Amino acid sequence: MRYLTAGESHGPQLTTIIEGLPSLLLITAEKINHDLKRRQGGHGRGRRMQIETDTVEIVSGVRHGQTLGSPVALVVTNDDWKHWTKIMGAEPLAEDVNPEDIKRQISRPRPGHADLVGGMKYGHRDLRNVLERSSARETTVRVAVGSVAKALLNELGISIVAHVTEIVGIKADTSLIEGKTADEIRAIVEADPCYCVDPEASAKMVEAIDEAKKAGDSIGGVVEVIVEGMPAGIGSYVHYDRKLDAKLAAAMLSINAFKGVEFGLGFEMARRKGSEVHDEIVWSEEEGYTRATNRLGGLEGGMSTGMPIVVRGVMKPIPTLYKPLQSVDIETKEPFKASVERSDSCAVPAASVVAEHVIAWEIANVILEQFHSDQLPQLKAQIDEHRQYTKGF
Ligand code: EPS
Repeated sequence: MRYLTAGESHGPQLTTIIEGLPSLLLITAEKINHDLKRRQGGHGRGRRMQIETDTVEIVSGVRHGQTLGSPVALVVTNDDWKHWTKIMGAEPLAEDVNPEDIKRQISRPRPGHADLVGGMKYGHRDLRNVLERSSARETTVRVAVGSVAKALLNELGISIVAHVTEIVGIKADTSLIEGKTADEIRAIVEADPCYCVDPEASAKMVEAIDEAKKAGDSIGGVVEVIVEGMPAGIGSYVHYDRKLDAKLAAAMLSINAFKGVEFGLGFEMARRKGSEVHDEIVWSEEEGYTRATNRLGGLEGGMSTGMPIVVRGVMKPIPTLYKPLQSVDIETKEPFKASVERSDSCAVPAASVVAEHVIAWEIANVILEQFHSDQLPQLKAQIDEHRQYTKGF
């Protein structure tokens, strides 16, 4: 499978085309909209999210709720567009309009954003041409794509859930979800303002976000994605670009503002001996091969082990700050203090939703690479057969 997205943050719409989905998969706008709504939420979001009500329109590839096997095109309109038609219109400027009179041009790059280097790269002196696309607004349609991937995974008995494990040093007690299924975790997460499984930590996170907002600052954190019901042997050890952990890491780092990724024990592995890191192999009639622990996060040798995949990503604090940082005006080369009109003070909860969806896409994609997949019933039968085979191996 593959997909592309198009769209600017204040343009008319965000668009995506997904190619390679099997036929006969049930997809509804209602399900996708539920995930889009979760992405818009989470404590710490700014005023833009009050303007937008993200809803998807399925404009091709689906008939009467089922995929046809043809490309699936999804559209989410930007409600803010109506305020930006003169600034962001696609048509050439009328002859009597002086380009310098266009409002909201940007010559002052925000530190930590794509503004300055993106302007250099594409030759834009109005840095709005960069930020409109580098904006995390684009993650809207990536969630829509991932929501479709989740519908596919659900048919294959694979569930996926994300939660926030840390914000500005406040850590959730993740032992609270030991033994819980992905669905049970989801129910807790969806009821929490920070999408966190630990209510005590969540209350502190809310306070920290409110403080950051008051101070004109921003804060980051860590999100965790859990993939349950994974068949063993997905991915490969034979070549660098077929390793599942490498693909998942790339997906995580493709999210705006994500700077690091870890699996299972993650960086803690540097502090432990081998005997305290690797997971012992056990077998039972009922479950086949499992591991006594899951410290490697469900991956060995670039392949799924069949244990839950556990992957975490770290998000830096959003660089659009109310609190001014030092920068340089590219027209005058004069130093100035950058400041902005509106921003999220913390988008970690929202980003956990994005993480869930980009990981879902990657898992669905690697499964479709490995199994024949024109029609969903055929794919399901193959996965069932593969599960039986690995169990008795
Ligand atoms: C963003 C800046 C803000 C955020 C935006 C990401 O938008 P605006 O410039 O319109 O105030 O709200 O996030 C979204 C629009 C979204 O849908 O998540 C940025 O510069 O990355």
